[in-house]
Amino acid sequence: MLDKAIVGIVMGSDSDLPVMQEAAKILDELQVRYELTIISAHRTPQRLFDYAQQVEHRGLEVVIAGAGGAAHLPGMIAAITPLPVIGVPIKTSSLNGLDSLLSIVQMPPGVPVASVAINNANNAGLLAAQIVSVHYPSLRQAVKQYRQNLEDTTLAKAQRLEQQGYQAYLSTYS
Ligand code: RP5
Repeated sequence: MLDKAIVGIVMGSDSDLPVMQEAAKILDELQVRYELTIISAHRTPQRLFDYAQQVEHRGLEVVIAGAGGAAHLPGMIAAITPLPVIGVPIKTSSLNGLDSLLSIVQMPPGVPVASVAINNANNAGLLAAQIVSVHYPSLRQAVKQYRQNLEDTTLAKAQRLEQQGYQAYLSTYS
């Protein structure tokens, strides 16, 4: 476990937390320290500016920002800090998160924001870990092991399906 937080996880509202917790969970699993808080671009704009101006100097290396609707939080943070920013488009009730996705992914040239799929905070955590693993060999190893576990799990499923046939497989599928 690295002894300091290197990933910042922020979200526009506590209503984003059920989704955004997945970023924290995967970072916990990979033993990457992070900070997690709420920053609303439109409700707490000064807090956004303060956070984005200071985040680099506080030693964080990448920011994950989740937001829904007119999701300007990731883009605004990216406009202020040179650190890489990964946006998580939160699914919304009116447009199913397409509004969030387009707000995050359609950044004009010059200020990039990486985007994961709608509600896929798990991938945001993984991508953040992969970015910082460039200079943490133990973390690079943990990412490789995570991939290996994915492969092993999928191969085990394939083997069981081939052995049991689809009906028996589905009878125990959960
Ligand atoms: C955005 O507005 C937040 O990121 C959230 O996804 C959405 C709704 O916020 P609440 O009204 O639930 O606080 O700023």
